[in-house]
Amino acid sequence: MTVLARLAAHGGLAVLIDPSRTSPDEAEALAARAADEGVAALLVGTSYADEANVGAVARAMKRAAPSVPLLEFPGAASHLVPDVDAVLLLSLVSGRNAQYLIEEHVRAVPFFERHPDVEPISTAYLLIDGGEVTSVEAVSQTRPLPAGKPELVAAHVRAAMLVGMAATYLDAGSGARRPVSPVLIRAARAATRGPLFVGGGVRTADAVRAARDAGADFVVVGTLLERKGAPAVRELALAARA
Ligand code: 1GP
Repeated sequence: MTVLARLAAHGGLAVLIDPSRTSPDEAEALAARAADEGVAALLVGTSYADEANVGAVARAMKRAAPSVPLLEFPGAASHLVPDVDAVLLLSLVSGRNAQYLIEEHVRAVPFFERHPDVEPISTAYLLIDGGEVTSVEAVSQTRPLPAGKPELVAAHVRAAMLVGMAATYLDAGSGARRPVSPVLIRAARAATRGPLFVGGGVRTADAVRAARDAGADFVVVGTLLERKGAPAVRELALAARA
């Protein structure tokens, strides 16, 4: 079974670990806890690189949670590592910067030729305004789509499906003030056929539940779990049950 088919069959909570802020030991402990407490997928990635650390963090996560799908969420082709089950091969379709629409993909070709076991999952990546300038916006030099225009989000997702993309990721950006709203998630859900990831600024179990109820397959949580006093992964994973 492909990773894409596994993701399509079973959604829930996805925990994102940022290797620029997390050591391999910390990543191993968090991935083990997440696996014990019901996480559906693990993501590893960052907008800026500590390229040297991505592989070590991915290996630590795989060691800790061998049966949970481990997906790379790469900021650039140079971040790709073979220690994951699949790569969310992101096309930043909310923007018009050719580097993130096709150039990084061309640069990724040698990696996928060297590592045929790593599954590429063509993913429409939409940055949504979350109330402040995020790292993705600054690094990609693209503007997010407005938070109040569900029809525009739906048109971007639909266009991505028409050109053959297999999954969708709506991102308000790491640490966003406002997560993606249920109205936008519903619009994207109606326009997409593959797994729908939603993340950025999700801080409570209620926000996880709201995103799932609106049609997200995976609710991605990163920053929250790096903080002291974060809710238990179990509480978030339960909220993400269908
Ligand atoms: C960012 O969607 C992810 O790209 C997760 O965001 O760090 O705010 O949880 P947070």
